[in-house]
Amino acid sequence: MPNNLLIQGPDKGVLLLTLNRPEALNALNTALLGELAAALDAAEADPATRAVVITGSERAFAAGADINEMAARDLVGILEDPRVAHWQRLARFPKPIIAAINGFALGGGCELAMHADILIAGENARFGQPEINLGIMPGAGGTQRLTRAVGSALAMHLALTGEQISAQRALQAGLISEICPTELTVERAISIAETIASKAPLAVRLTKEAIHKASDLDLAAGLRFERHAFTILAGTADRAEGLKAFQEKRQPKFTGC
Ligand code: DAK
Repeated sequence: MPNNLLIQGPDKGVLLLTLNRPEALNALNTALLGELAAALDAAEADPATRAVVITGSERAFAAGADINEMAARDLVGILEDPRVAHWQRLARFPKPIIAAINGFALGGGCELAMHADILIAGENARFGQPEINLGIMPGAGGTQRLTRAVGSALAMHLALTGEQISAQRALQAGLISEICPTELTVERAISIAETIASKAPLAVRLTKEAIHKASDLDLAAGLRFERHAFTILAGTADRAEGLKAFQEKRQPKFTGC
């Protein structure tokens, strides 16, 4: 079994996935994306996994798609690209994903980060969509997710110039939610994931889905989805437990039912 992805856990409800192609700055080749998709398949089915942290190395989260692999693909190869299914797997993963980003998050690496629900970055993180330098353009959501996250002015700037921005600028622009000392990024992401893992899983799942709907739907449809999701939770044992625990001044014991 190739080792492009290190899998640790789940521990306290958190699965840690570490991209492991240091020789290529974690460039996302088909094998690595396939391993990531398989790990997410297993994580979705495993009730012991409540949240997932994805990280890379201190030097690079991921420097994009593997350019050598891409160079070998012609038009038909791109039409039949198996990576598309792997990216779709990531996009439909129902449990929270936290990206712990140090170093380069470029091209597909920035797009991978943007598939996460919470993005935490080290002080040394660099974000960009440099595909334009290669005569191509973002292909895994960069034009859409980046625009939704930071607005069209900065998205245009990054995707049309290929320039990179710092973690500080990414925080200011709303691309990430927090900056940490580089050596503490993974620890902090795990701590956030553990907090989420301690909550009622169905409420977590529906909250994630509802927030995603805010990008996909108009306000009225989004509010309808929220109302329906809120109503569904009224039938759960965890809701009854959460409310009762508050009244009894104790910590709730959620079971996922
Ligand atoms: N692919 C393959 N190898 C890479 C790589 C990449 N993206 N990035 C770096 N490497 C390799 C380098 O070739 C070098 O290998 P050796 O020469 O040592 O064998 C090693 O990693 C270290 O890199 P450098 O020597 O270049 O390190 P530096 O610190 O000098 O520079 C850098 C770091 C990140 C600035 C530089 O490596 C760089 O500019 N890398 C390329 C960044 C880039 O252009 N990324 C965008 C790639 S295009 C799609 C889905 C996704 C995509 C497209 C379609 N579909 C589903 C349809 C995404 C496209 C992209 O991401």
